[in-house]
Amino acid sequence: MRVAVLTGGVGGARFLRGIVDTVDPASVTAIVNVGDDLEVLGLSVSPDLDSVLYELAGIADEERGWGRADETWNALATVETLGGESWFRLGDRDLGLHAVRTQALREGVPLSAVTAKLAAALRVETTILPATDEQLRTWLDTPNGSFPFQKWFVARAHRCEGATEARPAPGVLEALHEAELILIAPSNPFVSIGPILAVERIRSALQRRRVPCVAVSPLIGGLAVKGPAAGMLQRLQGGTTAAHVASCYPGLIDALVMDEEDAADADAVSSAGVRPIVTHTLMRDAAARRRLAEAALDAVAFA
Ligand code: FO1
Repeated sequence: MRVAVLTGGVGGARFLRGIVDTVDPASVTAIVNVGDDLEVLGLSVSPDLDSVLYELAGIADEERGWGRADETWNALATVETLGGESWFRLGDRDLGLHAVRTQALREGVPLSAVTAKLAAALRVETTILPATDEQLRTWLDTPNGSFPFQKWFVARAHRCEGATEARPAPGVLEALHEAELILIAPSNPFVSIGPILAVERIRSALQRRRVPCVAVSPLIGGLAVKGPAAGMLQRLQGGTTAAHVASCYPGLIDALVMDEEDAADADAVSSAGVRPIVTHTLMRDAAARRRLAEAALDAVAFA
C-alpha cells in the first residue's frame, strides 16, 4: 500500500517509524515541515527533516527527542568558550550532517535532492521530501515582537513567511496523488503541519483527494506530550478537545485517531463529519508505535 505522511519532527518521526515497521518502508513517502528551518553558526539546519532522517536510520536520540544518539558536544563547548552562538545546541555528529547539507545547498543543489542523498547514505529506504525546496519560515508574532520559530517556542500568533510563493518540492504532489492512504502525523497542527498545508498546491491536493486522509491527534487528555500544541489549540482554536484538533483540518481529513483518554470527545468529532478512531496513542516503545500505526493504516479498510 502506498502511503504519504505529512509530518513534523519528534512525535511525527516516531509515528513514521511505526508506519515503516508495519508496511514496506519503500512504499512510504514522508512530506516534512521546513517552517522550523534555521541557520546556526552559518550552517543550514532542518530540524524536522533531521528528526525524521535520524529516526528512520535508527540513530535518533530517543530520550532527548531530537538530534543523534551517542552524541558528544565538543564543538558546542568550543563555541561557548569563544562566545559564539550556542543557544541552539548542535552536537558533534549532528554538525557533520549540517556541514554536508550546507555545502550542497550553497552549490545550488535543492533541499529535496540533498535530503535524498543524505537518506541514501544513511540507508533509509523511505522517501523523505521537504514540503518545498523554497524558503518557507514560521514566525511567531507576540506582543513583544516577532521571532523566528526556534527563538520563541510558545506563541501567541504565527505566520508562514514565503507560503504564497512556495511550490511543492519535486515528488510531493506525485506522492499525494499516488498514495492509497494519506496520514497526518501527531505533530503540532499549527507550526508543524500548518507550514506544509500553507503550500497552496499541497492543501488543494488534499482537498481534492480520492483516498482517505487520517490525522492522528497530538493531544492526550487535552495535553500535548511535548511542546506548545495544547496552549496553541486553546488560544487559536478555542479549546483542547479532539474536536478542536479535527477543526484544524477542515475538509482535509476523513478520520481522526484520538486517545482513549479523550474518548468522551468522539461524538463531537463524529458530528463534525470526521470518523473518530479511539485507541492508545502514547508511543512509549516500538510496540506502541506499531499499534498506533496499525490503527491509522486500518482506516483504509473502512473507507
Ligand atoms: N530543541 C531544543 O529545545 N533546544 C535545542 O537546543 C535544540 C537543538 C536542535 C538541534 C538540531 C535539531 O535537529 C533539533 C534541535 N532541537 C532543539 C529540536 C527542535 O527545536 C524542535 O524539536 C523541532 O524544530 C520541532 O519540531
